[in-house]
Amino acid sequence: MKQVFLFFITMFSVVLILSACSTENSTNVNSETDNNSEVSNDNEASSDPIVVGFSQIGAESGWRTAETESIKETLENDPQFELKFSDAQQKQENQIKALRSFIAQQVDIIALAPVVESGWETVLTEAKEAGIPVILLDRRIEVEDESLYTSFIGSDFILEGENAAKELINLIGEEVETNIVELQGTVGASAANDRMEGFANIISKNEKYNIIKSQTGEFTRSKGKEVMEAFLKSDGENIDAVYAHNDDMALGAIQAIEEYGLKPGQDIKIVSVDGISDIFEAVIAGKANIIVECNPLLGPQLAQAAKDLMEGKEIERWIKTEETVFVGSEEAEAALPDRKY
Ligand code: GYE
Repeated sequence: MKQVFLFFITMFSVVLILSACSTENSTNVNSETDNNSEVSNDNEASSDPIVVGFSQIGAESGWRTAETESIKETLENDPQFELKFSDAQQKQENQIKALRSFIAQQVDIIALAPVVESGWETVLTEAKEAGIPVILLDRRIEVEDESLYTSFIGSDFILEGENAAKELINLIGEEVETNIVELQGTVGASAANDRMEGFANIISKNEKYNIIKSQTGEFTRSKGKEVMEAFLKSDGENIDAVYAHNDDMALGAIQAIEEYGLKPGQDIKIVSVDGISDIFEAVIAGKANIIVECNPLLGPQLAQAAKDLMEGKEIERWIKTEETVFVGSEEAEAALPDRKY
């Protein structure tokens, strides 16, 4: 009897001990899981922002100011990002310095609006070796090794030039002898080279149309005015149209034409690229004729591309922006209330 009793006591203790162990085990597992989920929650809450170093060209035009604002507004208001902004004041050497500083700070992504097309190999190789992807914004570069940048976000400048020429010929008439003066953008910039090429593609096919002068106005109002004054001095009444690679130079040219005593938009037709609100006002006032839109609001596209890259997704090589053309005061007036830059 005593033996049977001892057996049961022993069995009972064994069961107790075992169940205590298993409870302990399961508690351990649970607490580990809890800890893990706490760790990952912590990570999410304080997860490091994506650090973007943006090297901007400067503030030469209304377009560029709008682009800077779009990028600052988008990235600074999104807690997923930290923006490091650098203004190069039109100098490539300043952009190269900015890129080196971004590399030293180990940013996650470099966004570069390259002032000119050439001369980027060395610094972009340094970025590549540091494992930092480079996204080009608004202007292109020329490099042999295409892997030196991940993606280009921006417009088709050749198409813009072609559209400017087509609309000008439409406006004036195919058969009308037309002398054009061209105000080019920054020398060596893809936005200038390609807008020149696209325009020439179409104009060269029409014998009645001639580009009689072409010079840089550096994408600014003051230089656009200065160069237009020189064109008027040499060719005055012979000039039928101005093709400006951006609105700011067109606005400078409008002033020069008025001071010269001619009527911009009538005596001399004006076509320009960008679509800032000041040129819409000029078209509505009859002082300019054709606006080829080029969208500077690239902040949201940059943010999306940066997030995708950080998640390891493939992004498109060319992220294109949607654009249109406005001809004449009626179209400009209808569009102006919705313009965002
Ligand atoms: O058209 C001009 C600016 O690179 C697309 O640069 C940009 C051009 C824009 O300053 O106004």
